[in-house]
Amino acid sequence: MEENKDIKILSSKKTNIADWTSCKSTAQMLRKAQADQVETAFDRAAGMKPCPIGAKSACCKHCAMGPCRLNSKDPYAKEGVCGATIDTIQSRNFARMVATGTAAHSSHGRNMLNLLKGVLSGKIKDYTIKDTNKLNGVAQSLGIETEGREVNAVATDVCTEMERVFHMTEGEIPFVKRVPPKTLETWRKLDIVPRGAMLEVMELLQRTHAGMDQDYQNLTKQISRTALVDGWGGSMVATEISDILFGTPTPVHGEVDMGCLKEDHVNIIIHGHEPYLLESIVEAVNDPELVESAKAVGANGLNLVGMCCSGLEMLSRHGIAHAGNFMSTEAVLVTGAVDAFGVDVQCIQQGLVKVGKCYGTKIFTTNPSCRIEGAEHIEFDEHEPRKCTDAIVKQAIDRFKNRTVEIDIPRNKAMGVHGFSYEYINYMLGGSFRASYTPLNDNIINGRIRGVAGVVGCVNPRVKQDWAHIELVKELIKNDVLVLQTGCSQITLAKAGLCTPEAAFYAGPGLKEVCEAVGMPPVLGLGACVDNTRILIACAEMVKVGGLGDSIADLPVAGAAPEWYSEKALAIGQYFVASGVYTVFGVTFPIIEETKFHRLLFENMEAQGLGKWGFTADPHEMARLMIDHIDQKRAALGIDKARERTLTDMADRREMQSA
Ligand code: SF4
Ligand code: MSK
Repeated sequence: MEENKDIKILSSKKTNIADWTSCKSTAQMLRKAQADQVETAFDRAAGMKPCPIGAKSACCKHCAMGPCRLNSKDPYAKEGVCGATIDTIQSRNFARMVATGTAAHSSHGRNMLNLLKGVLSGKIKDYTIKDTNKLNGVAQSLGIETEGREVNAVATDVCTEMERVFHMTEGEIPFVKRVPPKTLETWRKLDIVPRGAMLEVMELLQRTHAGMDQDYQNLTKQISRTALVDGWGGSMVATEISDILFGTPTPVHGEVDMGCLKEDHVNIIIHGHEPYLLESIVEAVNDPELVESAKAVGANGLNLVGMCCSGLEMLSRHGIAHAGNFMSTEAVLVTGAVDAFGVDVQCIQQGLVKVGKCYGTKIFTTNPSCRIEGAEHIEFDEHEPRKCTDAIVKQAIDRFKNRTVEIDIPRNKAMGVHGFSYEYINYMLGGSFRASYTPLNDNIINGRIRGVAGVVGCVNPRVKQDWAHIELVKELIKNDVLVLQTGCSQITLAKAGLCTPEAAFYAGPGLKEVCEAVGMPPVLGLGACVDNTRILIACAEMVKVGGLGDSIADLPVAGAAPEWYSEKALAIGQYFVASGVYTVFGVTFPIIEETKFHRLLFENMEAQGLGKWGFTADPHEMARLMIDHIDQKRAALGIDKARERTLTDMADRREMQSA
């Protein structure tokens, strides 16, 4: 088999850090790490060529008759010992990745559900329902009566329904009520409407056992069904309960990049995904006693900073500064300025512990599902959250007092507007009394906005950090495509200064006009990677409002994860594709081209009324693919010629509000 040319292998001998990252702060810290002879994931990636057979899922190790490698030039020339074809092997490997990604998000969702149940039972006292509007909105979308009822009664019914998202063994998960009828009809026809997440993940995994489902088409149905229970199930529960308990985000200013660390403060970083750890630490760093303790050791105060998706939750809800995305988590430790680094779940690299040791920073694990050898474990208990978070703060103060390493904080930071949500977009475009997606649809129909793109996902040391995200998004907005963002991608664009209303300067004339009228950035950050569900709901609403077709597959929208790395990203990609969205991934794609399984994902799913996958490592080509797709959808809708229509501007919105 040919080597995958799309993967840029960076030689460990050629340590040109400018090739590793576009992030100036990360580059500065990587240079320092090299001078200090400290190894990071970038060094390891440069020194380890990815296995070309594994990269294309051409090997199987599902039983002890193998492992079997189908790595000849013609992937159909060989079969596994059991007779498994390349399509069976690739689809089974893909299935396991989607199952893992779905399990990760669903576990996050289930933890949030347990938290809400604990709050309602009175056993958990440190959290409370903060957003009753959101609670009522979610309840109504699930067909639960809200009129004249107590908050706790409504929330209890919401919990009962959400419990079914995980446990039901037959029927359809409750959130299918949010799916546009034509999309749902297609799912029913294909028999991919999800049941409970636990069942779907178990079913998918058991089908990948040796001697089980050896029809890639049949297996792909279960892959879609499982991914759909992630997007419209586990992840949706996680987002909705986070909003109910901690408040639906509304736009807030926030600083991003390593320059938000402060040499004269006790710096505490929280990294991971689940919002209850960070909500508790927000309280802890505002506790006057702990602030006084910090001052008593000579600090000017406590400086809480986020990273990755935990950081996005804090940024979106509290405007708390954010130091950087996934591939900057080791680099930030090189500053020597991090006094404690608390983590919970997902995207926590084991390498953090070694780098932390080199710079005198302890890594604190807090979740029983995610411990790391060599890290200090302080278990988080939602019944007594401050026990854990106070302990982390106290250890940070202690480390500040005993700092021995040189402090070197990059000066870069960028201010941006974050905290958009499906609900806020509704309000922003329509005003509080006529909150609606109608102005968005209108502006798409009249051509000012060409379409909408979700640019999401990770960063990956196999490609230059942040570069593809920035190039892609600039190209999209220049072509009047409104960009919605989540996850590490949002942080990338924030560092690049594109999350401000002024960034409308980079937009095409139509999008620029809309952004200026509404006062919004051309790039709207919707939160963590689990919050891609906000994009699903926005798509469903665009269909409901009308004028853009009957199903999500009709919409002039596209998605991308140009620097993905995780199995969660693959599950997200598959749920967008199964929901009807053309979704393009960069870096690499774990399937050999010109196989039947590849054709199914990249062409035939679309013919079934769903979306389809795309791949290119080149962000400019990616933009072209996405814009071409958007234009094809516009043509199919008969809106390829822009129609003149009055834009809903601030004056219109004021008028509507006073009507
Ligand atoms: Fe090889 Fe088949 Fe066993 Fe996979 S399941 S390792 S293809 S014999
Ligand atoms: S953290 S899954 S690197 S977006 Fe959600 Fe970032 Fe991707 Fe992890």
